[in-house]
Amino acid sequence: MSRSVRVLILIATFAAALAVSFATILWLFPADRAPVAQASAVGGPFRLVDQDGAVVTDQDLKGKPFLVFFGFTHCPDICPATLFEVSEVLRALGGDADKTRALFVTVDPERDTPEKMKDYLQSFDPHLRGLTGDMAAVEQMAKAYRVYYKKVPLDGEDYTMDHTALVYLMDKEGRFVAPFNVKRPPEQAAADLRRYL
Ligand SMILES: [Cu+2]
Repeated sequence: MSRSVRVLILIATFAAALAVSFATILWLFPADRAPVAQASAVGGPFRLVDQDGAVVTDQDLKGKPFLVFFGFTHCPDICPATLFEVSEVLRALGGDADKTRALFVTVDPERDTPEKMKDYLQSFDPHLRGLTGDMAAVEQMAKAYRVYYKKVPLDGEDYTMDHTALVYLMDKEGRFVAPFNVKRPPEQAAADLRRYL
């Protein structure tokens, strides 16, 4: 064998070994697969209406990161407290608040009409959008976001709702990032959110 052929074989062997180890690394540590799998677990298509009666779908949300929280306007404590905290984050964002979205999705569409949502949201940051719809449409979105909710009868005709009380952070593409901690100084939460603008 000539020297140049031996060199070529060596190079080919090295390249093959490199390809195998690279393939092994990709197989062991799929750079994209894990986050994508996680992303697909929370979020997905929906079609609801906001407090002004305008249709909102998942497609309309593309391009801006958003916070999303599920609850109901008759909620005595957790929802108003959380919406207050989210409002504080939006305030701390200043002008950047326009580059994000914040959604409050009702799990009680029977009582939470667009008019009721609009009235309720007067107490919070104007960037907040309230989403409602028919039972099936709300159920579809809650399911996509892995949100649990259940009607709990109270005395008489009254009822309350049990529900998941996590704020989710979704990125510009509508992919799930993580639960968003609003139990911290608003400036700190705002700085965290800014990273996804
Ligand atoms: Cu609540």
